[in-house]
Amino acid sequence: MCESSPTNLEMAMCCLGDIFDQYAAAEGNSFTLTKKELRTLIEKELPELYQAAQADPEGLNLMQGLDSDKDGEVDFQEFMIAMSCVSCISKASRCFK
Ligand SMILES: [Ca+2]
Ligand SMILES: [Ca+2]
Repeated sequence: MCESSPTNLEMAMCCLGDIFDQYAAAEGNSFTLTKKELRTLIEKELPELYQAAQADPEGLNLMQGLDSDKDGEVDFQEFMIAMSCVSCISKASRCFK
């Protein structure tokens, strides 16, 4: 997927895919994240979000809300929707500080 000289945005998209694959491969279906895999991913890759989610019971509901088709696992599409929401929130919070 990655060409020889990707742009920053291309690299960011490749990176998201690589991170997803890395954590999704830990157990069960390697194309989806179980709740445990998702938790590990957020804990390791998004420590600020993880701490915020632990401090706020609503945050844990948010994590469960990622599974929009309710099949018990988070696929790449669901993950990307969540990441775009997180990106919007973090951009907004940077802009309004
Ligand atoms: Ca998995
Ligand atoms: Ca799902």
